[in-house]
Amino acid sequence: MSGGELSLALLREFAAVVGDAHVLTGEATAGYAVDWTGRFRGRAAAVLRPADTGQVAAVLARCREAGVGVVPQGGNTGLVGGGVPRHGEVVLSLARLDRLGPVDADAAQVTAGAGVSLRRVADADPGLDLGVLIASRDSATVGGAVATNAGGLRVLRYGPMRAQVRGVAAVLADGTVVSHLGGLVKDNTGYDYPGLLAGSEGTLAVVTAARIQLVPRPTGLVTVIMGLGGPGEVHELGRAALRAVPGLLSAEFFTRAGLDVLAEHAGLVPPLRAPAFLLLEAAGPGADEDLAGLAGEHPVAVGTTPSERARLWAYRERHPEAAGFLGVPLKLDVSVPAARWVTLATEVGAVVRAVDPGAQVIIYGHVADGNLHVNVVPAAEPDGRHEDAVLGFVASLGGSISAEHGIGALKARWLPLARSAEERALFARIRAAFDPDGILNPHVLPR
Ligand code: 2HG
Ligand code: ZN
Repeated sequence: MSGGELSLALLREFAAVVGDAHVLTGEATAGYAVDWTGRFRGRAAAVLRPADTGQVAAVLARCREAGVGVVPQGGNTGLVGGGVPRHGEVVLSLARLDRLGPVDADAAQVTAGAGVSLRRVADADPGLDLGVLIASRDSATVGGAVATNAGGLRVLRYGPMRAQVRGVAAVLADGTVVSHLGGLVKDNTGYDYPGLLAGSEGTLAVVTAARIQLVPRPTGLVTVIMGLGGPGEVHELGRAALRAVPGLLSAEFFTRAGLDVLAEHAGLVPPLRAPAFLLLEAAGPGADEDLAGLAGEHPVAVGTTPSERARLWAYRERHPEAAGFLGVPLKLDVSVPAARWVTLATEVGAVVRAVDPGAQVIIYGHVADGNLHVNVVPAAEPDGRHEDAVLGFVASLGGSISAEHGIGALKARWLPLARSAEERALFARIRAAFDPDGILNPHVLPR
């Protein structure tokens, strides 16, 4: 399996499948070869932009014969380098597979091409919504969200992307098309390969469409931000919300450190002054009283109209940008058992500074899922010491080194912290069964 220069003959064969205009080389590939944080850069041997599943199949079959590595790419919003051609692979952009089918009102389902944005799926029907809500929803696409099992802001209520998937169409590395898009809720007819492709990070097959279960669109939404003393109070109130607020959709955490950066560089005016913040959102009858009861005497900002709620959400949703104002961030995405979350949130800054005293650390995340985003802007050489420190600490707390972003290229080295030798051997056997020649995302996840 190779990356690098492609012969003119091969480029012509690709063009015969996807059309001249959809084989990009040279300068035209630049935007496909870097992630949005700027941490992962590579070079694409070519970017291929097929229009449908058949073209994906033809291109993959040819890549396999030629021994060319392929990096599937959706909206390129990933944070672990999983969609970047770091070793001169061909980028297979699924952007043109953007057909959104009609909503099946009986089943509350829709079939969406890999290149459809999550925003379009969410807006497909006024009475329905997509259960997965992520800040990058305008650019992030169905194929990428399935392949990475995207999580986001409503996992506590609806689960991650895998939980919304009722079926997929996908192309195997040799060009075989497998498709199971009937959308049956009950269907025990063998292996759940759509579930396996969810979170496979483009290493097993290329997802070209998904059958998605929609959820009733939540109504009567109320959003609050509470100012709290620190992670201990955030955790306590987050847990209380899970028990006492039946309509709870989100429980999000951020700190003054991140907010101060957003105030300085993005002009956001802080809603409250406090060391730590808990954003809660709930829907349905009684949501406002439930949240008010929970807030008690704590300072609180409340939003009920779409514009008020959007203003409050910006404080949390813009956090992924915050570290980028300070430098090129290292984005670590971890989770720990609920009982260890306070230890993680309280101590992780010191853990980073022990190996890089000048590093800047911004933490935020999804409290109810035990998920913390640790954004590090290194001062010292980013030679793996930050990952060693944070991921080692997380493993010592019984946690996961990737809660929702995946392993990608960023964390491949550290997978043994989270998965045993036996588990990794099983992963390798599954991968070899799907892609014996190893052409799909060859440098993502260890083989
Ligand atoms: C979020 O929760 C995303 O905002 C991005 O998962 C986190 O940029 C990050 O580290
Ligand atoms: Zn997140």
